[in-house]
Parts: sequence; structure tokens; C-alpha cells
Amino acid sequence: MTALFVSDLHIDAERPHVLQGLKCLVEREAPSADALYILGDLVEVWIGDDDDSEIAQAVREALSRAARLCPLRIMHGNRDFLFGQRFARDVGGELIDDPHVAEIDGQRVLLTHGDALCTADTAYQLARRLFRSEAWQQDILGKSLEERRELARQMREESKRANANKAQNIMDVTPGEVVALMQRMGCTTLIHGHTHRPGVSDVPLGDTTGTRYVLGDWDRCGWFIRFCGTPELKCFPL
Ligand SMILES: [Mn+2]
Repeated sequence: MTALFVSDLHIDAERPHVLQGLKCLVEREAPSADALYILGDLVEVWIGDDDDSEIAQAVREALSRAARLCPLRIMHGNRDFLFGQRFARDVGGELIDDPHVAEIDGQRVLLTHGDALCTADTAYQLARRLFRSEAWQQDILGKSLEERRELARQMREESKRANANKAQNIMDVTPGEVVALMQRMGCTTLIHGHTHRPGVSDVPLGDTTGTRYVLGDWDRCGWFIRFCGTPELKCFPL
């Protein structure tokens, strides 16, 4: 079995080369894959499944194409937590929970976007709880597309301002949270994104050692993991 993983593409109208890179990856890798997992932050912002903008439509088309080549599973990130069932139906994919355990070649592989592991950032964790709440999301989705576009713009500025003043280690995962989650879910392999710090590292899990694979964000190059027997972290120029 071959599974592909990507995250943090942050697709938006200003960076068409990223969407183009996804299309290339899909054509190259998906025909021989048994699943494509998108682990959050596929897009820079998602204002609702009724978004009729050109870029939203282009994203739907790219994912529809992917889903025709192999099963497509989509996890929410902290930018696209408003992906709903309608979007999943539109593209022919399936929304999966965060965290999620995938069975790949008999291995239990733990998948998460990664933001829930960044517990040192208490202000962010508070905001996350709000954004993920049903009540807040229903309130937002009740607004017009124009209002939601403006709100998204404000939230982006707010987040940039807040993050500019945060220490780097606060925006990374808390090592103890990684260990706790892997032990709780009974997995020795973890794949996540969000931190934009691609790499592979050991995780001490009592009497065994686990492995954490971190996907990178897409900018000059596109990051993905091809899992066939073992996960391989790869990048290609965009
Ligand atoms: Mn993220």
C-alpha cells in the first residue's frame, strides 16, 4: 500500500504556483497511491463551502481530480476549519477527525494537523477552542460571503500581529504533548504539519522509540510524505 501525505499548502489567489504544484504532485503520485491525506491548512483561509470565488472553485477542481485518482481524506487545519460536509461531497473526499489513526501496511499511523500540540501558546489554544466550537462556526456561517471575507482578512492581520511577538519555541509543539498523544493513541509513528519545521525525529516512548515526521509548508518547494513500507519525507521545487 502507498499513502501520500501533504499539509500546509496555504493555497491562495496570490500564489498560483502552489496550486499548480499540487496539481503536478497529484498527476505524478496519485495514480499509484491508495490514499491521499491532506493534514490541514490546504488553503490560506476557507470562509465556507458556499464560497463562489475563483480560487475556491480552482481548489475544488484540483481536489476532485485527485479524488478520481485515489481516495482522498481531508483533515482540518487552523486555516480551513470551516471545510464542511458539502465541500467533502463536492470534491468526492472524506473529512477525517483530528487526531486520526490510519492503518497503513498493518501499522497504526497517527495523524494530526499539529496545532493542538502547541500547548505553550495558551492564547492560541483559547482561540482554537472558540473557532472549533459549533456555536461560533454557525454564527460565522450565518453571515454573508462579503462579511466573512472581511472577517477573515481581519483575523489574518490579528494572527500576524500576535505571532510576531511570540518566541519561536512557543509556536512549536510541546515535546511532552507529543509523547502523551502517541501513548494515548497507541502509535509509534506520528505525521503532522502546522509548525513549518519539516523533519524527522525520534520520540522516546518508555521502552520503545517512536518517530515523528513533520511536513513542511509549501512555498519555494512542496513537501510530501510517501508511505510505502516506511514514510519518506520528500520535497520538490515549485
Ligand atoms: Mn496550521
